Amino acid sequence: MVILSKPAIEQFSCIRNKQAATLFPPLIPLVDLSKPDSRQQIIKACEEFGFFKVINHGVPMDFISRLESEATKFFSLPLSEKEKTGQPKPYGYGNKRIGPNGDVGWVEYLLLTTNQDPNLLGTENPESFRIALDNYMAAVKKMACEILEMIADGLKIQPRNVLSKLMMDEQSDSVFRLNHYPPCPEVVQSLNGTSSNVIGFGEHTDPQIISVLRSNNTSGLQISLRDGTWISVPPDQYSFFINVGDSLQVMTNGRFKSVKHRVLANSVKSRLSMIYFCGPPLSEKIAPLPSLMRGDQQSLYKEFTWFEYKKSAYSSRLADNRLMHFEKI
Ligand code: GA4
Repeated sequence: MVILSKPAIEQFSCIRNKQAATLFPPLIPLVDLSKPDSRQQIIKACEEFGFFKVINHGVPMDFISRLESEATKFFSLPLSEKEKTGQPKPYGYGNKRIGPNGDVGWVEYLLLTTNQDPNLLGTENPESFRIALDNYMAAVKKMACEILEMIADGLKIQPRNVLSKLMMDEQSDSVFRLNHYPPCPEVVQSLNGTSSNVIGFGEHTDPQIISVLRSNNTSGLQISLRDGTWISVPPDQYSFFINVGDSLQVMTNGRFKSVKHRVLANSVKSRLSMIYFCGPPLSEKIAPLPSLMRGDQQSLYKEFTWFEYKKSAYSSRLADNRLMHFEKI
């Protein structure tokens, strides 16, 4: 990892954890995609949490483990090799610095666009990495499409591919991210039961439609509930986690809320996550779906394209409320 000039503890934001905020935090909604009532469960979860866990997802475990093993090999290469994949502008290998506006986290990552061949120079076996990425991304894209079609069904909107076609489009601006959070020695335990956690990836919402996350069995991910309390998401390497992004919040005119989330570094284990961010084509207008608007209901948002939103996102800090600039007053 890159050594920054000041000691790590001064560079990274810390979260002071008292005891758990609520004695009985709500359970993360669980959706079994093979069950007939999964549509309704997805809608409920998107309304209440903007987040849910998915089982019986149909993504072969073999694709998952192969990509995990390629990613682990990649992140264990010397820094000079990893840097051959190019600095993140925005795509490439990044280390501690997130985005262009001064955000940092205890993380290294590889950020790729899904519609261009990735530059895998510097990896030991670029061809086997590429095959692992292709297989994994194709299977996850299929699952994401099914989920978006279930959302359309659950919302009773037609055609049922109204959302999924945005990510099936050849021009879809989807992004894929591999995040590696090395163990962080600076996670501090103190005598009065409080601990300080170093931020792996600071709080933010995802700008896209939905994001599909899979991680190894290391904890760290937290989501923010509507009342602002943070709850930890127990890791599950066999399942996927779905986040509602800002674009879906707009398309449902605020019925679904994009979920604020963050990752805390772990003191002993490294965390590896893989996230597929389902984005629309750059020219797509992001606006409430007409069939969801009843009577004289007005859009809560000004009109904008995905290009405009993305441009604005890249001039923001991670924790900013990016939709604020597009809300009608
Ligand atoms: C958050 C979601 C995705 O990881 C991402 C991130 C992007 C980046 O890391 O390049 C951003 C961030 C994300 C939102 C605000 C801007 C852009 C870093 C940042 C500070 C790839 C994305 O699409 O938006």
